[in-house]
Amino acid sequence: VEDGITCPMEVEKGLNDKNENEEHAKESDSDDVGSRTLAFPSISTADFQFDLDRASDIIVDTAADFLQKFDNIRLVLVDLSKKSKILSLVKEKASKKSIDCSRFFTFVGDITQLYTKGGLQCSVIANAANWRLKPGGGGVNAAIFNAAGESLHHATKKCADALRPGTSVIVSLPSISPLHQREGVTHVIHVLGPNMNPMRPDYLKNDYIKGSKILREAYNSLFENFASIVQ
Ligand code: AR6
Repeated sequence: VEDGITCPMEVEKGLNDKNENEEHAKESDSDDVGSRTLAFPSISTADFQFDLDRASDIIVDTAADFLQKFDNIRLVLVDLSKKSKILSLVKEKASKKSIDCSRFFTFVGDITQLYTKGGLQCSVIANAANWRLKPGGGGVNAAIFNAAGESLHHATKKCADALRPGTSVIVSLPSISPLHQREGVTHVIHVLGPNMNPMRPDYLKNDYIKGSKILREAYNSLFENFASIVQ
């Protein structure tokens, strides 16, 4: 078998890549892997301007630790473009660490259309939220709130009013939500990462000691919350 063909971590999956996606769909149907799958965006690396190289180290480290603790789960880092720098960095670092590429891989696509456009079943998705947990604002937060409709907003309000950087909150997605009905998403985990953008609240002024600690806490909190749903 040619190198990089069978290992999902080394093959950047595109939503147009039918074969790869059909494989995932089949796998999901046979053993319901979708209910044990978390799809997550790279927290803080776009609007919040966190350094990509540092973020990729943190993603790979925290994911590797988590996969060691739980064997029955799958983690998928998602971004919109094939040219995503964070996806390339994470792929490269994960393969160097020999992380099991069937349990942790990258996927190119819109996190709100992973099943219908990509054939990838994920019951749980993470959101890179803002501290007030408000819809809109742009980025993945706007995409998830738009796709999920009003019911996500209501369900979120019942769970929390605000988030501290480095923490996350699980919201059960009501079955009336289009995101639930169409994509099979049962839970959204809102995560607040560190902010390096001077135009946003809690700006860390390039303090990467603090920023990295908070980003690590954010991923640990996300993964622990995901584990609590699956168990
Ligand atoms: N599907 C998959 N990945 C996406 C999508 C999508 N639909 N949209 C964006 N990404 P960002 P942050 C990727 O800016 O840096 C919001 O306005 C994107 O390419 O959404 O944590 C909130 O309200 C990047 O890799 O989150 C906050 O105020 C990643 O998702 C603030 O931005 C995160 O980008 C949070 O900023």
